[in-house]
Amino acid sequence: MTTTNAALKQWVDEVAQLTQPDKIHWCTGSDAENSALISQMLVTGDLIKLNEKTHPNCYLHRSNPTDVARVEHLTFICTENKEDAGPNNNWMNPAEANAKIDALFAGAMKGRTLYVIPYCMGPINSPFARCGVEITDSPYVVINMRIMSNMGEAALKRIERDGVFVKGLHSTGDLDPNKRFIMHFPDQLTIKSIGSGYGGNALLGKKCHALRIASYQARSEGWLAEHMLIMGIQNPAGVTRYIAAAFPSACGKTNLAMLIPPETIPGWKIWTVGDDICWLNVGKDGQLRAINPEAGYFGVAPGTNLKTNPNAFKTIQHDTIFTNVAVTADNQPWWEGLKEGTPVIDWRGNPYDPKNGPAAHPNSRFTVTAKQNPCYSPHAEDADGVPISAILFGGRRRELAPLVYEARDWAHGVLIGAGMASETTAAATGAVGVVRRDSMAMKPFCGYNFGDYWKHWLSFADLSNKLPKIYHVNWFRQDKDNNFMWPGFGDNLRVLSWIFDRCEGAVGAQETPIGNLPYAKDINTAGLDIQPDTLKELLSINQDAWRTEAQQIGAYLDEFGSRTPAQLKEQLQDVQKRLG
Ligand code: OXD
Ligand code: MN
Repeated sequence: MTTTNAALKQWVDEVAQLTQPDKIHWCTGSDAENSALISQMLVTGDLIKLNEKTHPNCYLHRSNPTDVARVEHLTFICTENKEDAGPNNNWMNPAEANAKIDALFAGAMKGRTLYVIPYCMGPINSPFARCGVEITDSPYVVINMRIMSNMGEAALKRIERDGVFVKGLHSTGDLDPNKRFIMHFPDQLTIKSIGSGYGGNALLGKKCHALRIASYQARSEGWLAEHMLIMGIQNPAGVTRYIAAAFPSACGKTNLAMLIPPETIPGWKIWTVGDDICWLNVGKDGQLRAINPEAGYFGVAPGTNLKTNPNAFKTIQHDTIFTNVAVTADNQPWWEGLKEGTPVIDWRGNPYDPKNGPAAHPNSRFTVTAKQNPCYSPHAEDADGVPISAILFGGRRRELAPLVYEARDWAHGVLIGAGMASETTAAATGAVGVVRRDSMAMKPFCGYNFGDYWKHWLSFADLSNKLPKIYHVNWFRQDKDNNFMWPGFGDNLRVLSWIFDRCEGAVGAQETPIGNLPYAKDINTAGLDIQPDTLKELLSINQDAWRTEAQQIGAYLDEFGSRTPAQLKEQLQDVQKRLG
């Protein structure tokens, strides 16, 4: 197979010249191709077959133990002007970056096959979808990209029709962390990644394309590429409203997107549109419309069980690729949080010994098609996307942030998103549990200066008068004894239903200096074991602590110097005035 797109053909030739593969394979995305790759990986040991009876068509991949998460310190945005990348990114001059990484790519595919993966992020017939081509020497990447995107012939046809595509070059190299780089050249619509086989660094359609490159592209084209789940909430009257919600990595986006309402609140139903990435465009009707650019889930396994996320649990019982989980004596996948089974082999492939840490890596993952999700929205692949009624921002904050509060208007909501903070997780290498500012949960993913990004967000007020309401939520408040104050998981519906009712104009709220909070009486606590005092505390603010927070947000906004929009600073001053 080859292509009628001359630029693509030439790029593949150039890469082959540089990387010196033994073979070139153009991926069609067919079942036969997938089966052949799996057979080959079973022989090389890249995949291990799991118990066919309990987990039909499931496989385990063990990555190199030094290559288990995203590497933010090795991820670069390479623009001519350093200011355009901003203090939120690592920057390298494009000429220097290309020289450095091309030297590592030279001969990197000797003895390997070069796979050409045409893919489309988003429904293949959607005007909001965008295409790319990933070149890789990893068959693991090929089989994962087949699940995570619309990969193969149809995507190639669209590329040949549109003429535009994002170029992503990837090689696992020799997996030496000292020779690992994830580089983005947004004005060239190009990504180069070497030295890692981990999802976020290697499945280039996901974070690299659908967030870093897409956010840059979206800015010039007037849309938004966001680190958000998308879900439909259907009320007992049968009305469905859609929300998009930004939380940092490993803060429960997949769980929220697949939520099962508590039995004590009958009649509600949740539909998943997406669990990680959301592309937002102002539709012809003036509403903000969302598509999920991904076709599958690359979810965190630990903690997933029948109680926390029954839909995800059911989704991953067959046709799933597991990465870095443990296995039981009868070869079933196992991770911390599973009630059944006993791990005997840990994620590294060694006999399990609790002295060596958890059996499954805390960032171990499952890759599975979205179509297997029992609550997959019938509108998830609508070409025009779904209309968004509310946007949620949230993080892990053991203190300070109330359960939920509502922005006064769009610009105030942008300030809430810009100022949000969360405790770090195992999804990236580095310390876990440290509070850091993570604007719109995009700190690791925004392909340009946050100052310009906030300005772009603010500009939507000029594009539409039907913008969604904006909220901040926090499921992670803890009391003095470190107990979680809110049950979370399915009970989060109690917050979502309040938001739904606010969107309908059906319920009031108390105005506070930071935004509108629910009255305790309006949170449905039927069947919930929560003390009135706890709920009261979750729904109130500590003005002193918020004065300090507002000051810290101010210092953070100042880090972006003249790029910080004046309107955002005014919004903060208004909050400070209200706080007194
Ligand atoms: C992810 C992440 O894999 O955010 O989704 O790290
Ligand atoms: Mn993510």
